[in-house]
Amino acid sequence: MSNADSPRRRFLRQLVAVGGGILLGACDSASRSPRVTKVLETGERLNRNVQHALTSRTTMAQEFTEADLSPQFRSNGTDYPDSAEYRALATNGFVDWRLRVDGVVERPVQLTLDQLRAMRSRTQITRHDCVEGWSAIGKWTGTPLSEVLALVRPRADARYVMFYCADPMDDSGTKYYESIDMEDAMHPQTILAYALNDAALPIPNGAPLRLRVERQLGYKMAKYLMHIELVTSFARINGGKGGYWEDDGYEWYAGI
Ligand SMILES: Nc1nc2c(c(=O)[nH]1)N[C@H]1C(S)=C(S)[C@@H](COP(=O)(O)O)O[C@H]1N2
Ligand SMILES: [Mo]
Repeated sequence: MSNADSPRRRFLRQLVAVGGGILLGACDSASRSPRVTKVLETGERLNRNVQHALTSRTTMAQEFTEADLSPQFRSNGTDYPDSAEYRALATNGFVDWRLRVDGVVERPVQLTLDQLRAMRSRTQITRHDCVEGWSAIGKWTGTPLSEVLALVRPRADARYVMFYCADPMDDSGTKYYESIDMEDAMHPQTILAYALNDAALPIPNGAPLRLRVERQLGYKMAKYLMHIELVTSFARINGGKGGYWEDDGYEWYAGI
């Protein structure tokens, strides 16, 4: 069912590699020079246009079998959020954790982990590609984001879904955050995962809940989710680029 190896996909990947190649080796700080940022912005326009021209956004990411699972799914970035609030939640097995879902919606909600687990679930075995150059195949189970959106009923002017995380990234206290558009939010493989390889999501991989947005790079897959907000624009949120690494020059649409 995958067309991952069609000449069209290969061509696309080569083009994306040209646009995104400068990112290799980053993802854990480093690239803050204005010149690098400029190049990345140009690359992003190219990347997003090429991506749209050559692939349908509704295409499914390739799914694998149990035999393909990586022996271990490594952790990257934060492996334990450095905050008293998170430590308290983790110590209690996340029973006090709530996912707030609000913004431009008709019915804001707060969901417990049990409530999310009681909703329709989806399991998928997919390959995670980090911009630093490593990949891993894991089996993810979670609630389709479309189910949660059906619950809150986004207003017609909602354009993006923001994901706010528990982990402070620097001394200023800025926490990791990410965003996707409604098209990706409604994609069947976009899930809020609470399990990895048939076990509760481990803390290094984002417990109690993390985003899986297959067909984009690893940094889009926000871990340690606390709050989801539907917005009409992210121009006024933090650096205005829609994500922690995006504010640092990474492309917002990180298609694979
Ligand atoms: N909250 C949060 N989410 C995050 C990160 C992070 O540091 N904090 N790192 C990102 C990056 S760069 C990658 S590659 C993946 C790593 O997921 P893993 O730790 O399960 O391997 O999470 C992404 N989501
Ligand atoms: Mo990454």
